[in-house]
Order: sequence, then C-alpha cells, then structure tokens
Amino acid sequence: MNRDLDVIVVGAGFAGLYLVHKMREQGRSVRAFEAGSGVGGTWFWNQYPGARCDIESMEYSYGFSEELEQSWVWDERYARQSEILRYINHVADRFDLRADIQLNTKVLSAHYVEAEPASNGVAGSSDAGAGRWQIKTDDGETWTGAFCIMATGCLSSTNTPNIPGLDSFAGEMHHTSRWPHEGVDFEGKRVGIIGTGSSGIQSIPVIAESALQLTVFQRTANYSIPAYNGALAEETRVAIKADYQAIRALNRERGAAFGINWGPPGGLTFDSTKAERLEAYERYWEMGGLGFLGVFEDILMDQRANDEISEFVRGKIRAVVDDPELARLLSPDHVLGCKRPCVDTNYYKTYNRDNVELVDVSEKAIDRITERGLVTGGREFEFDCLVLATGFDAMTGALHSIDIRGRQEQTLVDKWSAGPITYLGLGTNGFPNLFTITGPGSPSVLTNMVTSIEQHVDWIANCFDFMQGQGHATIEATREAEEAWVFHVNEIADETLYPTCNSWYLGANVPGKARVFMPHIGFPPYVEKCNEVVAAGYEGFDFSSA
Ligand code: NA7
Repeated sequence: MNRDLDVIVVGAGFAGLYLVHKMREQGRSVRAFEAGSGVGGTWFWNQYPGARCDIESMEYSYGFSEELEQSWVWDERYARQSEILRYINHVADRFDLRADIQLNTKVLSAHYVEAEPASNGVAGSSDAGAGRWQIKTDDGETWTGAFCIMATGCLSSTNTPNIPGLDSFAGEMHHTSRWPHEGVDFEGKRVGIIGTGSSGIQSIPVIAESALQLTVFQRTANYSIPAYNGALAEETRVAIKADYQAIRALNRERGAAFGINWGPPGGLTFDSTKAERLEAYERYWEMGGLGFLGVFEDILMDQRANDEISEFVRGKIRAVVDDPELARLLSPDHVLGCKRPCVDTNYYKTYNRDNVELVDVSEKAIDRITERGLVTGGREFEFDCLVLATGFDAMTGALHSIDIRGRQEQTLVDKWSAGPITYLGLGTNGFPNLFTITGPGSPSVLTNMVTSIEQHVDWIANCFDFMQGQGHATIEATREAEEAWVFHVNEIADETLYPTCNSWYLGANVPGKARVFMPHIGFPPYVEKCNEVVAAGYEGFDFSSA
C-alpha cells in the first residue's frame, strides 16, 4: 500500500468527510484517520440521552450537493444525535468515502520533515520524506503527505474534572462525550450528574424519567431556551427545498450563518419602547431556540440591554419552577449569551419532579468522589451511576492531544502556550502545509459548524489548485499576518460582552488553560477577509516551490 499521500486528514466527522470528498474530486490522494470505530466525530461519541443539535436540522446539513439536500428527509425540527449520525453515514456511503477513511486509528504525532538542500542545490531532492508531513498512528504505522489537515473538531476532547478520588467510584461512571453506544439503563437507579451545560441540560430531563433519583450538581446556572421541538412539517421541508441554495446563501449573510426562521434583526434594544421590547422578547421566546438572542442586535454589546433580556429569561424560569428557592438557584446571573445558551425540552420543568434534586456547588466545590458517590458541603451522596456532563477542552484540546511539530521541531503546544496563534484559523507560522478546519481564530463554534466547515474546505481546495497552477510546494502563514489576526480577533471580542464570563470560548473551563477568546465573531466579515486574502494573491501567506 502506498503510504505517501497528497493529503492526510485527521478526523472523520463532518469536516473529514467533506475533505475526503473534495480532495478526491480534485484528483488528490487522500486518507482520513479516525480514532472512533465509526464516522461522525462529535455525533459518533456524544450518544448521551437527549443529545440533539441546537441548530435546526434543515440548516445543520451539507450544502455542497443538491442531490443530497433534496433527497435527505429530516424527521424533526432539531435533529437528534442518532438521526445526524444516520445522515453522516449516508453521506459516507452515498459518496463512497469509506475506502479512504481508516477507522479505529488514533493519530499520535504529526511532524513536518523539513526539506534539506541536496548536494545539487535543489531543496527537497535529498530525502524522499523531506518537506512533507509524517504522521504516526497507534497501530504503529507511519504515513506521509504533502499536506496535513486537522479535521479534529472543536468539541471533541473530553474535559474530565480534576475532582479528587474520581477513579475511586465503584458504580457506573460515564462522561456524556464518551457515552456507551449500547446505552445506559437508569431504571430504578440513583444517579448523580455533574454539569449543567448543554449536555447536562439535554440529558437531565430524559434521565429523570427513568432514574429512581437524580441529583444534579450545578456550579453555574445556565440560560436555556425552549426548543419547541417536534416533527418537521412536510410543507416546511418542501418550502425550504424549493430554494435551498437561496436559503443557505441568506444564512451565509447572517452573523452566525444560521437562522432561517428568525425575523430580521430588531435594531437596538432601547430604540423600542418598554412595551414593544416585552412583546418582542415574548414573540422570540415563543419561536424557540437560539434565535431568541437575535431579538435585538445589541444583546451582546450593551450591558443594559443584556440585563433586561436576562431578567426576562429569569422570569420564565420562575414561571415554570414551582419552588421559588429552586427557581432562584436555577437562575443565571451572568451575561446572557457569553456562555453558549442551551436549547432544551422540559429542562426547568424537570425540577418540579419529586425524584430530582438540585445541589448548588457554586460556593463550595465538590470535595471528592468516593467509592459510593461524592461529598460536597459536608454531605455525602450515594449513587449507582455518576454522569460527568463536564464538557470539552474546546477548540485546542484535540489538536494538543497530538504531538504536532513544525519547523525545527517546534511543538504546537509550545507555540500556543499563551493561547492559539493562527492566521484566519487556517494556518500557523512555522507549520507549513498544516491546516486546521474551523480552527481557533475562525468563526467556528459561533456559527453553524457545517457551513463553516464547507467554507474552510472549499477555501483550502481552491488554494491547492492555485498552488498546483503556480508550481508552489508549500504555503505558510507569515508571523506578521498571524499576529495581526490574533489582535483583530481579540479586538472584536473586546467590543462585546463575550469575555465577561468563564466560558469555554475563553478556555476558562479547563484549569490552567490560557484565557484567550478563541473564535472570530461574525461569519460574513470573516468570509470577506478570506476572499480578500485570495484576491490579493494569498496576502499573509508565503509560498515556496521547494
Ligand atoms: P459545557 O457547556 O462546558 O458544560 C460543562 C458543565 O460542567 C458546566 O456546567 C460546568 O460548570 C460543569 N463543570 C465542569 N467542571 C466541573 C466541576 N469540576 N465541578 C462542577 N461542575 C463542573 O459542556 P457541554 O458538554 O454541556 O456543552 C458543550 C457544548 O456542546 C455546548 O455549548 C454546545 O455548543 C454543544 P461551569 O459552567 O464551568 O461552572
């Protein structure tokens, strides 16, 4: 087997699959390496009860193939994990991608082997592997490729809390992002769950239905907006499919690259009267989902605007939760939207059940996990099953779990020790021909991921064609360009309320991680910049024809 490829891809989720398809279309040899035993990335791993996308199914899907988007039939407004995984598997089969995907294979290292000038003075001619990426996998194999593309996902590296005694628990313990595919039976069991982010908020109502007793340990109350999920009406499907590409184009003009059902941005909060504002909050709340945050355009810009809408949400919590003290504990006090809000089905209502208890660990952290359960606030809890819904080492965790080395053996971990440094979230100086899909510094997690993935893959594919046409062998972001880009990404974030709370956007959920706002806010200006860079001859990138 030829172990020298044009393109090495790490990961076989939405990004890896589209990359394999696109590279093949261009006639390049490509292979994707995937640690899981199936394709799907985050949708393969996150099989916890209630797992569901918080972007509507008709939008959270590939747009690159008209036949695919016309033929696939989504069941629900918000697709459940199993439906998305079925879709991804369908894509793998439909485009015959599996032949170039190697499952059950973890990439341990990716090293750039520098081109040595040979005795004849031609760089790279002295060593067959020089000027190429060399990866080693956990099955002991070595592969080389001209390009290495990290399609490793933004939310794929598990954040396991460093609570003392974690390994001593004798019952069943599962992290939501590594959920057993055969499922977990909670019937008649005492269950504890740590974490009230999206994974916790989606799984709590479902677990509560079968568990004997469910105890939720909440460090930070989170905002959640009702999904109003349900079967997707046939007329909705037909209406969207009648002009799918136009809807996708419209989405690409939106800040987060999704939101077909949302109304036009409502202007500035305080340009409306109090009565108009309350009517608007109510109307957007009734629409359900993340579109609620689009009710006015300054929700994440103006503290006073945010205060008002946050209080509106707290009012909704108070209206649903019977016990006022419980409602108070469930009411967030941070800026709405600075942590990703959740989209739920019956979350707050679940706390009215007799078999659900909320334990606030905001003041006093969980002391330790014991053989039988956990101890906090001087009280011991006993469980048959413990669920860790504690999230991810987002955006950089998956990259740093691989020993990535660029020129002069520099590691990516070292280079990014004070936070990720990229140009456009696509490349980083010192690591020629290495690309990241939806990397830090790109809009990624603040957008419809599938749209952002397609934009990145298309940009890279066009770049490869350009390089081929020009006879270029390597592309590398310049130091000046990436410094200016990191500054720009932070400058935009600093004008907003995003940096005001301890979110995973900032790396603040992982102890010791550098606190830097990682995603670029705003999809359209980002795409415009990517296009301008190309129009200006790939400004900010250096090429060599070694
Ligand atoms: P999140 O959103 O990072 O949520 C993790 C939750 O776990 C959050 O409530 C954390 O509290 C909590 N947590 C983490 N460590 C601890 C410890 N040590 N003790 C108590 N509580 C802890 O991850 P999710 O998987 O829910 O969702 C991630 C994204 O996936 C989501 O935003 C969607 O985009 C899809 P904290 O808030 O840090 O105080």
